[in-house]
Amino acid sequence: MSDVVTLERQGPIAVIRVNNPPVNALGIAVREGLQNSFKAAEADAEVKAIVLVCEGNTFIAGADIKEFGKPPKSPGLPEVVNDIEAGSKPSIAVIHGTALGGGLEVALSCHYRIARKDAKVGLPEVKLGLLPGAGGTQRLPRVVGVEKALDMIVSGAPISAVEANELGVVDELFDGDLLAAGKAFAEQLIADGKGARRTGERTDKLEGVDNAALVAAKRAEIDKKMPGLFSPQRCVSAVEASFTLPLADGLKRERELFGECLTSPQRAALVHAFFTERLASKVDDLPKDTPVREVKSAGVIGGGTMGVGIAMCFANAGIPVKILEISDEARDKAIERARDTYGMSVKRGSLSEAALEKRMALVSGITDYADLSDVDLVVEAVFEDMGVKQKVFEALDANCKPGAILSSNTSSLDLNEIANFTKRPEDVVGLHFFSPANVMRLLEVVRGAKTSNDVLATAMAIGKKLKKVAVPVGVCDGFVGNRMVFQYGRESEFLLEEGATPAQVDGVLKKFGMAMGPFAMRDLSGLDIGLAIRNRQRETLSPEYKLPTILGKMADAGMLGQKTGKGFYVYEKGSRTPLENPELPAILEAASKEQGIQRQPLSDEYILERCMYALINEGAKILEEGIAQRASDIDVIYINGYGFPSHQGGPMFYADSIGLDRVYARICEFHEQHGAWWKPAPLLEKLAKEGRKFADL
Ligand code: 3H9
Repeated sequence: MSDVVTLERQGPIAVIRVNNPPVNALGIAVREGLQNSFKAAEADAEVKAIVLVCEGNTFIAGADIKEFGKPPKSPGLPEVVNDIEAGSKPSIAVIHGTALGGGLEVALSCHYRIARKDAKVGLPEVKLGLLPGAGGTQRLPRVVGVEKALDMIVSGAPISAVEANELGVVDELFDGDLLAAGKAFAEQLIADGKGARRTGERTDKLEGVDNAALVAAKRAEIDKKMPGLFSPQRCVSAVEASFTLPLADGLKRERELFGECLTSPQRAALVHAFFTERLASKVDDLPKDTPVREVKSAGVIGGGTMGVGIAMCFANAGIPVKILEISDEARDKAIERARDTYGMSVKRGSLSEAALEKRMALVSGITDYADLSDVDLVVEAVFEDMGVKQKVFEALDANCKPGAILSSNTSSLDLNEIANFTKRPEDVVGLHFFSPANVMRLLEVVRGAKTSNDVLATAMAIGKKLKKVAVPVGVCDGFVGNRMVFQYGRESEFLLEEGATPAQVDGVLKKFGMAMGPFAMRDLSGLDIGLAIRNRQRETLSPEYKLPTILGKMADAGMLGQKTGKGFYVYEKGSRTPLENPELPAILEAASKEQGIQRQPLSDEYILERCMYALINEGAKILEEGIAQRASDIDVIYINGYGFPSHQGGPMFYADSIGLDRVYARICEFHEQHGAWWKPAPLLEKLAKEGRKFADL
């Protein structure tokens, strides 16, 4: 019998334990161990009930995702769970931590389930481009009904043990020791003479409801909210089989649909996104035993939208935070802003009034740098001007205690220069939050030339504590994300000067899966922001690097985006719905004429290539310069900070999936047609010629 699953008889109870760190995933050894242990317990005449518990922090968190895409090994999970359900002795799954995916499917095949009160259960397969493939789509509807099962399976969102108990997914909640609770439940079953209770034999929850209408409604919702995603509609088809087919046929249908998802490119991209998000937190050259400084309190300089959002991240994580502003009025306004933002969450129902008060109790306002003398970490979030930053960092250096981490939220200025304003550049690091900071998951952790290892390690750890996806990056203009998005923004504007419309470009990129098109995005953030960066670059760029001129022309005409009601689109008062801007064509034509460009229709494919390949080429340069550690870190940054669709895996994964030889050839053509910006990255050229991928690096 395997080590990862053990069987022990304790009186009339067989205790089966899974011990497969870190999350008890259902790799082949666990599947074999479970199958053999349940068989042995079934064969032991002394055993009257079977308790399944897991070691470590969690119950089984699902199939072993690393096995996807590799040749399948027998026994498969469907076989294992069917055997468990078929057993004649009552079996009890004792859930703690998370019972996810295959983990919940194992639990659903047990005859009873009990859960620790703080546990969560769910079927998140859809987030990996899959569907529950070991009976989840057939058994969950039999327990909670089709409507709730569709919600859980299509969203992939877990539910709390308390809700699971209310829905009947778990029979009882407990606190404290797992095994003691499991054995007590089993002893009661034995005493009551209760035997096996098979979910697969139930039909009560499937009856008396118009399930076909529920399915039709869910399909329509998916078409609207997640067009282009492969697995959600298949999730629905699988659940549909639960009430249209007998169990055995439903399970067969689920297998077929699971197979289709397993081989889909979206599954590969989403699994890449899952693992690389975790990999990004690992800094290759940081020794494992690097000490981490304690961060029990924080300060934020600047109470604007960004500063307040950052302060809220600390409060959300239970860390007291002081916001420093220049006047009593500005300080009070910052506190009010935090309260208002939390208030919106209360209105939406995602935060309780009590939680708001608890968080606000952690946020205080100050106007004197001396009040920062006791904090462990400071984030500067003031205006992007080196002179202003200099004053802030000199004041921090003079007032903060030794060992305090001094960080800057700069999105483009030279962190090394900022660090040198202090006498302790080793304590300085960049913490580049994305707006709105209390919502966006990405955090670029900028490692300066002198940033010490323990400061970097602490910054990465604090990112995790703030529930961010922290990715280490090096110092350059725009770091990784903004440096790349500049290329993308510029190309999208050139496309307008060449003949496309904002609606066409946005439409192509939305179809690709981007959360927003570049022009809707520009209108949202304000054209003046992009223009200021453009103008700054214009001063330093050599003349061979041309820049589009439409932003300036639009700004001259008072079109600054949503804030002026007019930009690439027009917006009716109080509405964010983009409508065609009738004044734009004349501006575009003037810009084309000025640049000597003959406007012509552009294909959707061409538009996508110009935008995506601009990202990829810059990504390759960033990699070569060591600004990003690995290609997959760039993917993580794009997915979590720029609305890049996770089912495309990120720009570098996307490039690999097209083939670098093809990408390189196209970039060479663009270089010839459009000049200096398109000079192919030497790394891309090298990999393309060697027939390799970014993932091979
Ligand atoms: C499925 O079940 C299909 C079935 O329906 C049908 C089959 C036929 N496999 O996230 P963390 C690793 S699909 C392999 O940092 P946390 C992870 O890479 C699956 N490895 O911890 C990391 O490794 P490392 C459905 C896994 O405490 C380490 O564990 N299930 C798996 O923040 C710690 O992970 C899911 O989709 C796995 N399944 O969160 C659940 N899961 O240390 C996916 C984790 O080397 N997992 N690892 O970087 C999660 O959502 C979170 O990991 C969990 C813990 C909430 C469990």
